Amino acid sequence: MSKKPFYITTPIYYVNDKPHIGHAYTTIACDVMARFKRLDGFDVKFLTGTDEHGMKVYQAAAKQGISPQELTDRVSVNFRDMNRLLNISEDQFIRTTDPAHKKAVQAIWQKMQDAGDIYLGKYAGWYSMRDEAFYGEDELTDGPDGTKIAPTGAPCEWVEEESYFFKLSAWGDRLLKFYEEHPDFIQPDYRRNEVISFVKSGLRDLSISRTTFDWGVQVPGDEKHVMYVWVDALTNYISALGYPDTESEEYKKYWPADVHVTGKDILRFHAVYWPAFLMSAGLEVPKRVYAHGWWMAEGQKMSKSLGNVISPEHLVNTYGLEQTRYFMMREVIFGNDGDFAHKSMVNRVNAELANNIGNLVQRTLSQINKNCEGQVPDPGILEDVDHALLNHAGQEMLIAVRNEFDKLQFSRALEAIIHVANLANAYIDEQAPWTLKKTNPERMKTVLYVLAETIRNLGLILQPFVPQAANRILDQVGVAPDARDFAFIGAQHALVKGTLLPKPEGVFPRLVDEEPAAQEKTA
Ligand code: ME8
Repeated sequence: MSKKPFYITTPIYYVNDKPHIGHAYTTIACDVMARFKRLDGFDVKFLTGTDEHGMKVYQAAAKQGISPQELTDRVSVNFRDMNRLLNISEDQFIRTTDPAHKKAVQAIWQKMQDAGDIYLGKYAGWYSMRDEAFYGEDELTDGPDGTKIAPTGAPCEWVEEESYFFKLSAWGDRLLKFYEEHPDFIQPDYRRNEVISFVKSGLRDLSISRTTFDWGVQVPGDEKHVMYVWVDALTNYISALGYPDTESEEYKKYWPADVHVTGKDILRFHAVYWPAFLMSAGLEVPKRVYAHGWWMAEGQKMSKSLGNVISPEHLVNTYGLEQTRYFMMREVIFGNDGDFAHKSMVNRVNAELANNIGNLVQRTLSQINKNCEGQVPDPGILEDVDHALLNHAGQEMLIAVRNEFDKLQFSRALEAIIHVANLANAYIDEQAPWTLKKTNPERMKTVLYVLAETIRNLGLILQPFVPQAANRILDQVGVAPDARDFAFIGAQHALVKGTLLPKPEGVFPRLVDEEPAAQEKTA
């Protein structure tokens, strides 16, 4: 039977800056989702990459006295390095300077033009380079010295130039109809309402080309113009599949995408512009766009000038890779804003990874090591309490976790996993195998077997979040490498009595509650 496809994407990141905790967050979330789906039997494509054109990159390069291509080559590598550091399992890393991508962007432009949705006009209005976005006068506030400020806080400048326009104003009703027919398209729900009211308030035509710089994809048939960076960037999601060849194997298999994950800052581009471009070009619209919230650092907005931008290296070096991945997925309900605080990290890791899961694994395996000659014990005859725990740790847990993953609710999925670890810790205290050792050694073996089996299931389900630690747990209960996908969760007799287990070693050490050395300034 062929596997069901699942296509997930991160935004492609601008190369004018170093990766930080925000980029790490989106990419880790997609990685956790991609790993979950692979283990759950899907044929996954996980795409990420870098957004390399546009005025922002052009000016960043000029400032450093290098060519834009040199800058993008240099900085794009930082994002790949971030992925290696964070153990990200992307299937493809796309760069918008790839020649195949540029061809795809020109092709989609041509389709929109053929559909009558592009015209040449003159743009006069406010533009924020920082956001690479146009704003209406009514959206702006007055800043110091007569500057105009966008709702994001970015300064805007008045631009006047010849420009091609996309007839976005003609797409309002069709977009609203689309949202109505696809209630799951924009998530979380409260974000959906924001987008709907934005569209209902009336859409202006969108300026989609520039003539004042040339760092971009050329407009077909008019070499004075390069395309607006968002037409270019959004198209990465299909150029990666071989577009304009809509008959290519990947395009046919993976498009429309199952989910584009983005931060809330760029939801409008993904939920309004992108579906309009696609419909205009006669292409299918992605199934879902999920906008997550914003990270702050110790209660403050992160900024270069405050010097409080948290880097992925700082997190991994200070707290560990698995701890960082776990914390980010657990601390904040996906969709809400979050705060990175040293204290919360230490508390989370110590309470849930070290004291709960780590301790369960450690005390079970050390008793097996000491009292069962280091071998998987004979299950003997199971009692009702044993079956109850095994049921909770088997299909029941998988179904609960899968249900949360379907909604990208990573923290709730972890709650369901921790719940099982709590039940197992209560079981071990209640059954007290250390006492049974003298009073009823057969029963002790049954109890330790049931615990080992529970740990096997926990190890399996934890893999998407903490792949290295989960695999160390699975090694310690003797699970073969080819028995680690979710079809084995709750499987009967998966652990074979008498299998020799390696000497147990702690997987989740406690973090010391000391303020870490300040990270090197990233600016
Ligand atoms: O917008 N908290 O790129 P970008 C959480 N190139 N997430 C954060 C964050 C924070 N403080 N800061 C950044 C672009 N992010 C375009 C995208 S897609 C076709 C083009 C994450 O480098 C979050 O995912 O500015 C946000 O949407 C993204 O980085 C913006 O990255």
